[in-house]
Amino acid sequence: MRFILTLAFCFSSLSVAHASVTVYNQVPIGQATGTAQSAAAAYSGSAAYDSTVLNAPPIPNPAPPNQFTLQLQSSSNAVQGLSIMQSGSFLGFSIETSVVNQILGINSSFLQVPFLNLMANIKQRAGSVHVRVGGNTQETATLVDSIPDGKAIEKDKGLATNPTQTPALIFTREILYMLANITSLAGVQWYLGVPFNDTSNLRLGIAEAGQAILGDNLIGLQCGNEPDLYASHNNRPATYSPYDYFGEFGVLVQAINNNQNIPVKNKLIGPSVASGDWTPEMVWDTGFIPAYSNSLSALAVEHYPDNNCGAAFQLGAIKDPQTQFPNYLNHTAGKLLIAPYLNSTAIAQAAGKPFLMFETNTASCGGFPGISNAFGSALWGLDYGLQMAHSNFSGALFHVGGQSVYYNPFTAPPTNQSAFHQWTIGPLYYSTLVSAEVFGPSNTAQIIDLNANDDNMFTPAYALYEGGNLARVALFNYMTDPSGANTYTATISIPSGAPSQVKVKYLQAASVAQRTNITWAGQTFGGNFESDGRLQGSLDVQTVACDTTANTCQIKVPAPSFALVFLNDDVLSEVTPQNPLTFATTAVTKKVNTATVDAAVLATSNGHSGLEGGPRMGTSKTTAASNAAGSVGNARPAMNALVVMAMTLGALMVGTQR
Ligand SMILES: *[C@@H]1O[C@H](CO)[C@@H](O)[C@H](O)[C@H]1NC(C)=O
Ligand SMILES: *[C@@H]1O[C@H](CO)[C@@H](O)[C@H](O)[C@H]1NC(C)=O
Ligand SMILES: *[C@@H]1O[C@H](CO)[C@@H](O)[C@H](O)[C@H]1NC(C)=O
Ligand SMILES: *[C@@H]1O[C@H](CO)[C@@H](O)[C@H](O)[C@H]1NC(C)=O
Ligand SMILES: *[C@@H]1O[C@H](CO)[C@@H](O)[C@H](O)[C@H]1NC(C)=O
Ligand SMILES: *[C@@H]1O[C@H](CO)[C@@H](O)[C@H](O)[C@H]1NC(C)=O
Ligand SMILES: *[C@@H]1O[C@H](CO)[C@@H](O)[C@H](O)[C@H]1NC(C)=O
Ligand SMILES: CC(=O)N[C@H]1CO[C@H](CO)[C@@H](O)[C@@H]1O
Repeated sequence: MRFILTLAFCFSSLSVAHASVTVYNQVPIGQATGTAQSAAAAYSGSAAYDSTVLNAPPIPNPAPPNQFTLQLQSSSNAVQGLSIMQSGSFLGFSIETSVVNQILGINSSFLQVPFLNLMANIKQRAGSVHVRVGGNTQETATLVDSIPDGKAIEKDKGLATNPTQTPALIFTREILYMLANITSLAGVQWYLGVPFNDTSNLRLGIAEAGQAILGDNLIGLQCGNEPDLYASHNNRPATYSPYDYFGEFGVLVQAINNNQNIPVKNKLIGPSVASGDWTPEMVWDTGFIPAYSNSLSALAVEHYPDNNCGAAFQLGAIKDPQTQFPNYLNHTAGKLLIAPYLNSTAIAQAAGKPFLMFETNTASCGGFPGISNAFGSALWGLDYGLQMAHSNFSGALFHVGGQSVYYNPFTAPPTNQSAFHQWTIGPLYYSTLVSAEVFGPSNTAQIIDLNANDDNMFTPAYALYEGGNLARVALFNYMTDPSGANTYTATISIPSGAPSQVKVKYLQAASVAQRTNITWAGQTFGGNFESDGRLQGSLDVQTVACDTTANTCQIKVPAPSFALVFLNDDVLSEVTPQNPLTFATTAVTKKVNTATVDAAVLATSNGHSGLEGGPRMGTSKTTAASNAAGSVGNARPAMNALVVMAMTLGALMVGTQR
């Protein structure tokens, strides 16, 4: 985003010998030295665990009608304005390159178990999960053959002394093997970025090794991250224009076309403008799409609806979260956010290219306390996602930063606490999980915004068709009213014939301001430091009897909540795993977040079966418990892994924040 490269990153001294954490933080230029450093990663003081609870906005006056009818056709043939076909992986994640070793694992044999679980949850519902590893740090990152200390990724020490520059990263193929192994366990498909800081010195190693190691699971290579901000970030001359980007993109296309080690030529993604200094149209007007059509796998933009740079970095006015909160709690939020892209989604569709929101979240510069980490954001993110799908985007990625942001879909514990703390799951992970169920695994889902309740902004609804048939109905209630007076009843009317009953899952919390205990169909990832990535609690799916004479089904939607109505049991069961695929954490120390995954097992593994509790995994609770009691086995490597992980992460953490 706009402000990122105006920041200096600073690193406190390391104390790896005792595996203690590295406190890292970011401060504006000019304050990069001396006392301005604050302990961003200090225990629960970090933004990621902020306990601010705002007040839910009052009920609007007049309150929306609490009864309304949704007249639906059972076949898509009769419906005008349905979206293009969407997949369950529509919502995914964008992970800054510099934090992969906090979130994904250290190398191909040390993976973060909670991350595997979080991805497997989505894969089991959607068929696949899309994750981008990239961001500003991709622009200067370089693939190297090896790093002397044996690490897989590291800040380039040569450049680290320059305080005005984002530290350049070097990484080895081991990072790509790690991604490949995550794919084989949890079905993740990856977007990567080709460094674009200097097109006279292209470094295509990531494309070469990426295709060789990830094969078809490398689904896109982003070329240029927010090029419209290059000039204002002093990465290009002040005159840098869409035509200059067009020219540089051409240099890269030529180099890839001439490179025999990059066999698949058409995986590129651009222009990824932040709509800061250029509109997408300014790029289309250069002839970008026809010129590079043979190389492009998708077109993309990146956008955040707001920023919290004032409070985070003294860059601009400080915004009061309580005042901002209502901006995230109605249906016009998502619509306004994507209005500037409707022309582009149509242009992309005409060109036969998917159009992606490659990086987004509640607000740049870390999000807002009490908003980005509250239930209201789960509703906002889901509605925004469904609105993008309705408007013919083909996917969107929620950004994941480090400890010093409020908006993470998931946060690994600070390094020195990974032995006794687990992960913290944020509202946007719930949005993503639920969206996987909204679209399902068929890749035939089509969605339409129903303009429900006379298009009332507090009670939006969508219908979903799968294989041409009405499959699901999605209902939102943005209000908070424990009295029940603003619970609404939506009457789903299907003149051609209603089923005798429907099933309903609810995404719920007591208030839009609630931070923890969000539940999806009765299950939760708990509060701060409470999750190993698996849903806890028993599944609660409601059955609602319909009126087969009137052909109506009446669905109650409490304030606040989201309800997903399944019109038949097939569309329910395809997104309701009977045996959730999980990777249990080892019990070596109390709650260890590190798996030991033997490369040999992975190399021969066909998907997930046979791995769980397998002899080399060291992840089953019983096995690990007996190991912990003294027998030789997996406990020792896992314990070493933990120590090493703490040391490695301490040394490697690179401050990253949007
Ligand atoms: C972890 O490190 C932070 C920052 O140095 C420190 O404030 C905190 O007390 C440490 N926590 C533990 C449990 O060691
Ligand atoms: C992964 O990291 C661990 C801990 O640093 C190390 O013991 C192991 O050799 C590494 N594996 C590979 C394949 O580099
Ligand atoms: C681009 O990044 C590489 C790797 O960090 C660096 O060596 C090079 O100097 C950079 N080029 C420019 C023009 O900044
Ligand atoms: C859509 O974009 C094209 C290409 O830039 C432009 O010519 C056209 O005027 C735009 N249409 C609208 C409605 O903005
Ligand atoms: C609805 O959200 C929009 C966009 O964020 C905001 O501008 C508007 O004030 C909100 N409306 C109400 C009534 O809260
Ligand atoms: C999405 O694309 C479909 C198919 O071309 C079209 O009918 C529909 O109007 C589009 N929706 C929007 C919001 O542009
Ligand atoms: C979360 O749920 C637990 C168990 O039901 C309860 O004890 C706790 O008070 C709840 N916390 C919040 C913030 O609702
Ligand atoms: C399935 C898979 O990709 N396994 C790989 C895990 O990583 C090691 C490298 O450390 C590879 O050898 C395996 O092929």
